[in-house]
Amino acid sequence: MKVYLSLGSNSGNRRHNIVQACRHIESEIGTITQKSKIIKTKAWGYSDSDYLNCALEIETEMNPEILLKASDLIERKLGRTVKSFSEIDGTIKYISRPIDIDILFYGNQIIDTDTIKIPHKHLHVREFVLVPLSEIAPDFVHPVLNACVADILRNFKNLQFSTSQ
Ligand code: PH2
Ligand code: MG
Ligand code: MG
Repeated sequence: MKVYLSLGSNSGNRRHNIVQACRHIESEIGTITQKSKIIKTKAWGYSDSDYLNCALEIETEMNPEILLKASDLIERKLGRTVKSFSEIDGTIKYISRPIDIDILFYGNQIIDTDTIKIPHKHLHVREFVLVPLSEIAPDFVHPVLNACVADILRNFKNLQFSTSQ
């Protein structure tokens, strides 16, 4: 199955963490078929150190549940001890992390269970995901929004522009 992942790091040796995550993905999950440039981005949703982000296209035999478990295991192997957690009022609190691996798309499947939501529910509003993803998969169609990644990014930029006036 063709899968798109987002990688992010904002603590420790960020570039090294991303390189190590790619090594683990290749040996434990599947073949990396495309890799975007690594870009530096401001922390989104909270104030903290800048992130390095990139996007990957991989080919894997794993089903989504196993893929999620394998990604979490790699996060832990690279020193991630805590997940972002929900506070009592339901808002997400983000925490610095050596590596975060998010599943963006699993082919064109739509999966919505308690444990797994694919496509990633915030990908269309996160420039740090859309920019690298658009570099490697501009024509890939978001199965819920029915728009390709390049158009989602263009739309996002227009929206930013019109709300900043
Ligand atoms: N990940 C988050 C929250 N905020 N900001 C940037 N720039 N990059 C990320 O990868 C990121 C974030 C939660 O996973
Ligand atoms: Mg994330
Ligand atoms: Mg995550």
